Amino acid sequence: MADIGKSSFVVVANRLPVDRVVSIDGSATWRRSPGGLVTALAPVMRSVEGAWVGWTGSPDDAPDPFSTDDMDLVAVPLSAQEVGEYYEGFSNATLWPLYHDVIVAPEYHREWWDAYRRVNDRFAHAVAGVAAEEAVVFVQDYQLQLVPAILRRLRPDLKIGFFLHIPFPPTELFAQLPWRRQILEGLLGADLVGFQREGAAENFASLAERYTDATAESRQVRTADGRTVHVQSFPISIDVSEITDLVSDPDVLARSDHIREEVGAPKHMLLGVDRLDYTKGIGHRLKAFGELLAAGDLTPDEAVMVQVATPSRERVEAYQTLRDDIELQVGRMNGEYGTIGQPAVHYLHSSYERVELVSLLRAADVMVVTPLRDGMNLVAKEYVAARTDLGGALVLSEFAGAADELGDGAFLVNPHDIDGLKRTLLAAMRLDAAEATQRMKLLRERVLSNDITRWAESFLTSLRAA
Ligand code: ADQ
Repeated sequence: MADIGKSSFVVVANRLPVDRVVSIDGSATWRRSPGGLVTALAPVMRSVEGAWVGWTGSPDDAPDPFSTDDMDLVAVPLSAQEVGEYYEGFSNATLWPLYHDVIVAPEYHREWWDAYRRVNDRFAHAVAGVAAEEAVVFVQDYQLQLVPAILRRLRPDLKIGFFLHIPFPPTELFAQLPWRRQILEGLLGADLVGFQREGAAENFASLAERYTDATAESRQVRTADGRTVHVQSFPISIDVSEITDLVSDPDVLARSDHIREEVGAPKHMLLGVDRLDYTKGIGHRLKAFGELLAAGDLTPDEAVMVQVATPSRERVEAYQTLRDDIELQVGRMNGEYGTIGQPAVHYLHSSYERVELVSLLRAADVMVVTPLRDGMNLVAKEYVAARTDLGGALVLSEFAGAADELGDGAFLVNPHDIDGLKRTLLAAMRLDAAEATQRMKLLRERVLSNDITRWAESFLTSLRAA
């Protein structure tokens, strides 16, 4: 067991930023999982001996605290039943659909709520145990919305920040939640509550005023016990340099060319990369593409769609139904419009190494990002970062947080409007080279000027000042 001391900076998230790797001889080690958040916070972690509190991803797994990559890692155990009720249940079948416009009906079960409360309490106690006097604590996302208030009761000396990675819904939707007051009060335990978009920050401030004893004045909420909670938007971003480095590697560019050949060297390669989630609008984009093929506006040798659908939340029923629906749709399209050796849609239900993912991004002429609701959407920004050649075009849903920053250079669409989506896909494919370059320049200015490091600095600076 590593001797871990108290930390003056603690990150708390549902998952630890590591995956267990078991080698052939059965011995286990930990490997840092890919992800912008851990990359952005790593320098802070290193400079102050930070700690990260989270779940390992396996039920009933409770390794002793350990250190890796200059971080102390503190595992919070979850039983198999808690994984079902707190994680798959309340987090992903109640809060996730409620916060994403009720695309799928949220389920309200009292036993899920009980598990959510119990697990949030456990996370807060774990943080209280490792945080040094007056430490800064950074709480992540919708699985842990009760942690700020529990932690404040346990440790009033701490500076507590919370960031929500997903949308925060308007009153009309949030009001459904039987535990709406408790969630709002949980978040109000923080000194700073951050959101992806301005609209989410506004929703939170007005809901806090409506359903708790707090009063809101622009971006400051005064709680009944006289504290001030700052509410602000901090649009998250990506590790631009990671992608820039990858695309400067000739092997990546060669792989990218090879991918285009493998899909039949079409005039236009359209690409979607999403977790297989009902919020991502995968069916809508396939429908639009299918109708273009059906009407003869496009032929399969002229345009090919590659859809990467990352396996996700496979034990949650709505995700199983979605997978069946999408795979049926892809099968029908290929049956109808494909020929031997030339399917209309290349569908890949798999996770990829970063280098392969970036090669795919670089190969695509049109990146199609059409979520029905999305906190930010990092894939849109990753595509822009990969296009150091100023090529390609981005079709982007106005319901993705990224639309606030990328609206000028992208082709914005309402994914529910299938005719509009069809017109936009054609416009993006038929864009002349000069305008394409101009648009990509604009997009790159936006992405390069706000990368993940800047995001983290900006949040932590506001938190220290709060
Ligand atoms: P997600 O819903 O997971 O994130 P997104 O922002 O697009 O959505 O991030 C997905 C990440 O996974 C990207 O970095 C992407 O490259 C990677 N990825 C996707 N498919 C992959 C595959 N097959 N193999 C390997 N990697 C893959 C949530 C919110 C978003 C918000 C982020 C960050 O839903 O709205 O932008 O958190 O706050």
